[in-house]
Amino acid sequence: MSFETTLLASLAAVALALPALAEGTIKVDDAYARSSGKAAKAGAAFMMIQNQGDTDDRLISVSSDVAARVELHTHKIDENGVAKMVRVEEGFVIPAGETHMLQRGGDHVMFMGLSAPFEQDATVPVTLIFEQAGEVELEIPVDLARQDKGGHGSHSN
Ligand SMILES: [Cu+2]
Repeated sequence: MSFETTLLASLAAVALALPALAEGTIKVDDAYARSSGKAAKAGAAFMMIQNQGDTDDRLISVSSDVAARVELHTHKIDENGVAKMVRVEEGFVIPAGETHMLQRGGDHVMFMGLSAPFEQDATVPVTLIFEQAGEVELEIPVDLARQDKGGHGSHSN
């Protein structure tokens, strides 16, 4: 085996060894996590969740070791037109065959009481828990520089 084929073979092995980002019918793409500075005690994660199955599913909770509390949040506009974050106890429905976006200014995963600051390019281990699909484990890359439309408002409590 030449050096080059050896290299190609090891690259292929690395590609195969990368963790799958989803199991079963739920597929998660384009996930990233951020916080708003080195001293931030809170952070959030955003992603695209696809339900490739034939039955509706629901993201009911989320867990991670990186924060004291991890919750499902959304933004609501109050009577003054100000976006406020609120916890969504019932979780997010992901209808069969559809995609649900967790994005800035909308639904998101919230980390409160970070055990350590989010460092650029580090990864945050997160477990999503679905009513049907069960647990889906993710390693979400931290991207502090990414800009999306909308903003992540300050916390309301
Ligand atoms: Cu939040």
